[in-house]
Amino acid sequence: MTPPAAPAVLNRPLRWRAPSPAACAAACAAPRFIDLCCGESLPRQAWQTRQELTQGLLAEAASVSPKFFYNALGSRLFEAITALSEYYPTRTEAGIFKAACPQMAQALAQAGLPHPCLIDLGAGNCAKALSLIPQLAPRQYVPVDISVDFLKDAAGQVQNCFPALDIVGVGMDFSAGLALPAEVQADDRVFFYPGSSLGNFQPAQALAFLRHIADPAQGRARGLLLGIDLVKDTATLEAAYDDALGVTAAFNKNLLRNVNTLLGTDFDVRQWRHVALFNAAQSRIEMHLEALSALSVSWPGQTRRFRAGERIHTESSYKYTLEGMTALLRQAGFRQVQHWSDPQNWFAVFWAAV
Ligand code: AVI
Repeated sequence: MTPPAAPAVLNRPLRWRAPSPAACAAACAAPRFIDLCCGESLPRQAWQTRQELTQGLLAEAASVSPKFFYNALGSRLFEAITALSEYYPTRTEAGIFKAACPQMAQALAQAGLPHPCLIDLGAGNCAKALSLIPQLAPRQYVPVDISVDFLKDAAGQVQNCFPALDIVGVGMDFSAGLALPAEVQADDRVFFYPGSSLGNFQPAQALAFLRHIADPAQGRARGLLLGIDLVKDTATLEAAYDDALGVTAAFNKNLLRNVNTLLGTDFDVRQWRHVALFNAAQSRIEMHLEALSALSVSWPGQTRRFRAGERIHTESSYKYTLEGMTALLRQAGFRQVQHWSDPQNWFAVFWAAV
């Protein structure tokens, strides 16, 4: 498949046009979809989940992985978070894409990638990629997400808007490895990882993940477009994770309801308080749930006692400096690194070429 109107560095325009709304409405092509989420049998997956949750809850410093935020309600609450005035990352990143997309397309073209295979990690509703596709002109678009049904719908909508674009949706948990199916083009791969999701990894894990993407035997990336949140004053950071309406508090507490469903615990969300704080020494926002009084939580075969004020760590969201992220990308094997930022330097989008 050849995308319309090839962008070029020199004398051709970098834009190609989205089809008209009439063409979108008329189109009915369905993208290919490969579901790799079902590698393990469902009972085995459920057993592994219970093991992981039990281990975290019984640890001296109790923790639950942030992946357990995202049940159906949690995904909606996260969408609501992105619309909050306090949660600046989403709109700031969107502003950077809007302002710098032509330069991004040019950087890709200069790296010999005028029509990349665009691999969208954690694609969700594909909205961020949708805004870039007209200018990045991918030969193939590969949205990847663990939330299979949601992604199928979203990929279908992208296909309706770009009927001639080769789309391969992939349902997989890429945090567990990036073995993409054979249907994904091996050449000219550009990974797209927006939203500062890399910040939810510990720095050592983030480095390993970036290395994996850049590795010619694994991710085979030629380049990476990465959105990352930057260090800033504590008040702005803490407000973004503890908003006045209490949406982030509900998002955090909903994790306990999800754990009740998955593990059979008897958490009562009214006995827990949302805590968000910036740990400057570690350069991360931490989210916790704090017990309002001494209490016990039970599930089949186990009980955990919590003292009043004892916490369950639910998320870390690392904040980087421009220099720190540049160094991390270089350490991971990306040789050319550049970035675009907003006027306040609150957020940055990096282009890193292997
Ligand atoms: C998904 N991730 C990048 C968000 C963040 O900012 O770390 C998750 C989030 N947690 C609370 N608010 C948003």
